[in-house]
Amino acid sequence: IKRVSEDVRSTKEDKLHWFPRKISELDKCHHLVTKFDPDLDLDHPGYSDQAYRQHVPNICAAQKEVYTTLKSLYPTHACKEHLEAFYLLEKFCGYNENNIPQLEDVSRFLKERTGFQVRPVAGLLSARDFLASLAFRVFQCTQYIRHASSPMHSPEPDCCHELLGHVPMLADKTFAQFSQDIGLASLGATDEEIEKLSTLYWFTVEFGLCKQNGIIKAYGAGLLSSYGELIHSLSDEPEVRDFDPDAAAVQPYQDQSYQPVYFVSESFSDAKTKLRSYAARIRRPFSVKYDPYTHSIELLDNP
Ligand code: TIH
Ligand code: FE2
Repeated sequence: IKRVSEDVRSTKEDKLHWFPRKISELDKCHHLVTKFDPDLDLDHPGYSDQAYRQHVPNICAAQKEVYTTLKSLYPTHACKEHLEAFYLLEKFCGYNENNIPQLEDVSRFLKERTGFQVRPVAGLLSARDFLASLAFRVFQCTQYIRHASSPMHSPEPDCCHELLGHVPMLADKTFAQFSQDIGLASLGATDEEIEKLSTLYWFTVEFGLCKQNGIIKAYGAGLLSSYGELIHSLSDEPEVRDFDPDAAAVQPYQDQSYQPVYFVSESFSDAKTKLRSYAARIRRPFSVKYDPYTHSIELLDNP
């Protein structure tokens, strides 16, 4: 179901997928997948709601409930990095239950902290395009909002998910580096490796747990934006395993409902070290280095 970029460059030995080398080339990373389209997907909570499907502005029945319920759970359920950033976002970035902040303000906030920026995207991106943007510390954000009939869980990312789940985490330096590292590992990778990296991304950035002072907390954005799954993830229902990138990269996942399995990291720097060793084992005819001055990718020959 994940569509990949059609632009491929052939070399004699193997095919190398096109990938962006400078930040302006992210304009070409715009391939959408049609999964979860409310016009096509019978299971989508907005499928039988004509007004929702036609994007009639709905200031928004879901918004307030999502915001206030999640906010009440964060002190006990969210990792400390998320709590710290969320506090600052309320103070400086217009986060509150009656307001959907502007992506421009959010970008300004993140740029000052980790150099991440957000940009709008019209729907669900292909894994390859989405991961490529992370290599440049660019996070592509959806702007629509979940259907009001299911505030506790949305089957697709929406602005609640991006703003409440991802943005606070991207304000943390180690987590930002972890996210960029997944992006860098994806550049020019085979379809099979992209599938594994996006599964790894799923079990960390989206649904990761971590230990803090001996207590398990949520850091995955898919948990921090879904109060149904946030409660589920820290209950004794799901199975919880120690984070291991080789296992997480091939673990079957659930994208219609709550996960049956989560991975718990010792810390972000431990997760980052493990991810780096996983990425170093991906075979590519070159290695990549990000130049933060020019926002471009340098290619280095493999020894
Ligand atoms: N289930 C999440 C939510 O309700 O906010 C959204 C998603 C995260 C990852 C995939 S869909
Ligand atoms: Fe997400």
